[in-house]
Amino acid sequence: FSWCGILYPRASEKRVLMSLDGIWQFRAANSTSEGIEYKWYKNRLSKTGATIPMPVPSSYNDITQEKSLREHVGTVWYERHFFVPDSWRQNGQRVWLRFGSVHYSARVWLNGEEVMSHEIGHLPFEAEVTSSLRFGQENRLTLEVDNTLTYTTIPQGWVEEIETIDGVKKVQRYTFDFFNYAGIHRPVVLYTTPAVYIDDITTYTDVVGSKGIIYFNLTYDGLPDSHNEINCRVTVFDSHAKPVGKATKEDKIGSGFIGKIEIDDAHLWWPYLMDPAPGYLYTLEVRITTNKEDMKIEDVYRLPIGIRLITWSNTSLYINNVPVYLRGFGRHEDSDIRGKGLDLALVAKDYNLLKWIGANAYRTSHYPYAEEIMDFADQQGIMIIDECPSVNTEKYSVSLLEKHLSSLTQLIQRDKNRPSVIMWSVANEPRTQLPESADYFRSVVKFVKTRDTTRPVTAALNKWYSIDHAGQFMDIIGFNRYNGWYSDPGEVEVIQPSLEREVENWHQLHNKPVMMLEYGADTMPGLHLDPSYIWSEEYQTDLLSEHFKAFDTLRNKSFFIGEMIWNFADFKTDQSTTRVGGNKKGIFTRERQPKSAAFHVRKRYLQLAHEI
Ligand code: GCB
Repeated sequence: FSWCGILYPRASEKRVLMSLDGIWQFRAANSTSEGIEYKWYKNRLSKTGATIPMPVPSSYNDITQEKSLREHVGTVWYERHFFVPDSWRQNGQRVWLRFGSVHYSARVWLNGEEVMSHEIGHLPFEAEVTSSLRFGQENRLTLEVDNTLTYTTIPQGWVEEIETIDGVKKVQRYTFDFFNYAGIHRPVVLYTTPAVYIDDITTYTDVVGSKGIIYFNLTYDGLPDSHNEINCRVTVFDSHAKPVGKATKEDKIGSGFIGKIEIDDAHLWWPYLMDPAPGYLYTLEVRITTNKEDMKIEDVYRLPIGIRLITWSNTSLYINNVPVYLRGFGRHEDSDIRGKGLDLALVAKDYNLLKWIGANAYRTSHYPYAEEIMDFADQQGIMIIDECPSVNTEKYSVSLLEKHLSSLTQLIQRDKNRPSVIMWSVANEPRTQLPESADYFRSVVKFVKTRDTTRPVTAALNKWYSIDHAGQFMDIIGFNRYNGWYSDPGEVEVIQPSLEREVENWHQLHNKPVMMLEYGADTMPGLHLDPSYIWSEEYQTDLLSEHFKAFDTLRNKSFFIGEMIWNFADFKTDQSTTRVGGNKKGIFTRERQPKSAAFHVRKRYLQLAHEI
């Protein structure tokens, strides 16, 4: 798997950024191969047929009034034009094109030439495009995007053909419970780097007494073999931009440098409500310079970092040697009209709601979230269980495993420096009752450990502990259970005994910390039925309360480390008889208004924050 850098594009005195977000031209293909057959990338898209304006970033599904576009299976095409100034063509400067994510797979042409392709949604990809660009002229960027899911995609799905009055229709089927939104979901940027550039930075932080230690490993690229004179300078700035530390000695290793920086009386990165200034970030400024007479180049990149230490035992999870208890949610990237398209107003609102309710953590169920969303978590001290896009795996195979590992490679590469990421989740609800899941998850977890040993690994398991084959490989047991909903709907009295027994059993079986990653009840906002009855606001509150009682008993047993409600907000799903306009288990509506339960949860989460 490729292991080169995918640093978030940041402007600096040596790097320029240009956003390609905005309105693009768009057309859905009638058949999956149509666009390629007729070479739609060769000319303006409008030459080969009608196009419609399509916002980027956004899912395309809910933008028009066409049912056929909402339910489209196969390829769609995007195109936009842009200029790059002549001044960008200087000193061998490089230009890169980067997509924050395109779901599910993409092929990209620049001025008719194919420059990159990528598969697996929710993850960034980029390529250097200097040689395909027209400087001082107009450029044409074309994308083919395919949303088809099969048994060897991550996540899995299958396509069925159904007979309709107009003939045969392709329908995408999948067992996961969120709408398979597609399109260019995250920002598109063009950015420059000098000819010799910082390719990647990996940091790891340690805490010893009041001292914070930052270990770094950076790689550069673009230096011709004949020139190996290159220097690097690494400086740390505090949040007021005051320099507070620099590397005393950087060792050159291959095409990179490693070193460490110590900061006395460091302001550590703490979760929300565990410190008056949670989410404290330093800036690691990396500067490389070549010093040969005929090649004087400098590159500068500034990486935000938090200094914190994660450790874990058979019973607890610690941040900076203090045990933490997670209180939060499973979530989705989802909202009306834009689907999974990044919307910064929504992101800011969601973090304000998370803080209002007193949460300190959430899981990026069931795929990696936008980097802009992760930035908020770093800055505000929200702990993240970072999940790869593997959800409801049911047919295990070698090619699936390869893709699964690729998604983890890309995820870890993207998020490895984020202080908010406290754990990797390698899957949601895989079919772990199947014996073949044992080898599969042994390989998955082993692989993660080759990439990162500083964070624990978990998965959201839902098979019963006695038939599950994957829990044995996890550092922390996470499980999903719908007591009083899918089992015994209406009977909240079953919750306490059943939940307490299950948590005890998971712990006894594996001798590891246990957390609940999903529980909840669908709730129609405005439906009031008392005594409580399923789907009413009263029932959601009752069901959560019974869980809270069990959690309180379990917390006294010291191996129970967290509770996460399913879900933060209502979200769209595929059409089904059990979903009314989508999944309604949110404690906020899809428009982010509180249901009654939200006030109840707020009381508990704030109280927990102050008790611990
Ligand atoms: C689950 C899944 C989640 C669903 C949820 C539900 O177990 O992990 O994706 O949305 O149940 O509401 O059914």
